[in-house]
Amino acid sequence: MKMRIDILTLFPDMYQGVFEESIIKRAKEMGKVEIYFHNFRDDSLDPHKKVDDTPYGGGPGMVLSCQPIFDCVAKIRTKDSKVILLTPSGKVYKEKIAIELSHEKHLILICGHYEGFDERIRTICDLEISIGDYVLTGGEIASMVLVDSIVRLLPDVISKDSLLEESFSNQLLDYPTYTKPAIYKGLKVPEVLLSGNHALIEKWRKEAAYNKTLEMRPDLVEGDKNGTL
Ligand code: 6GU
Repeated sequence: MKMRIDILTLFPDMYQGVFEESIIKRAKEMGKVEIYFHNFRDDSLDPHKKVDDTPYGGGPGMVLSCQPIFDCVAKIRTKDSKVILLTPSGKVYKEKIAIELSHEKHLILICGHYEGFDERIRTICDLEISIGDYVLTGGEIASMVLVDSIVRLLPDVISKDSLLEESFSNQLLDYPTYTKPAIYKGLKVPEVLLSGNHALIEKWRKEAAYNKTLEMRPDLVEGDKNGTL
């Protein structure tokens, strides 16, 4: 099954190149995903193609208006569409959400810019997502993060084995990995990895993943309070 992704953005040029390399490029070539861009300025009924206006009640900046986004979404949405608003006030994105979204047929991603959206735009969305607790200039980079993390999960884009042994797949960060040479500038690869003893290696990796998670992300070890999985 091919996934379709439509991205609503005022800056489609920002995506030039990003989806033309590496695994996303391959997924497109394999027919796993098709990605379309829509500049919703083209949908504005305003004579000057305005897409935003000043906030009612006053305050700084400009707010994206309902009309262009409502009309653009109405043109492309079907009964299979999942409409997602990218906003710093959305639900924080986690691998669990990426996995859920990788099962959808059609994603519509709406990127904002400027100070925000007219609150009524939320009424046409199924989900609101933020990629973390910091502010970006717009939703474009966040939408790239979603596309990348979702497309790699589509069947056969990446080997099943790779997906099984990665960070977050088992509530922990990935185990440390090394490659040749065995000693580099005096830095040694752990002896056990050179032993050829697969049972011992497995045991070492489990412990090392646990210790690394405890060091870098104690919140993950403490019973998934943040809902990573
Ligand atoms: Cl989705 N948009 C913006 N503008 N800032 C963000 C974000 C999204 N996620 C985190 N920061």
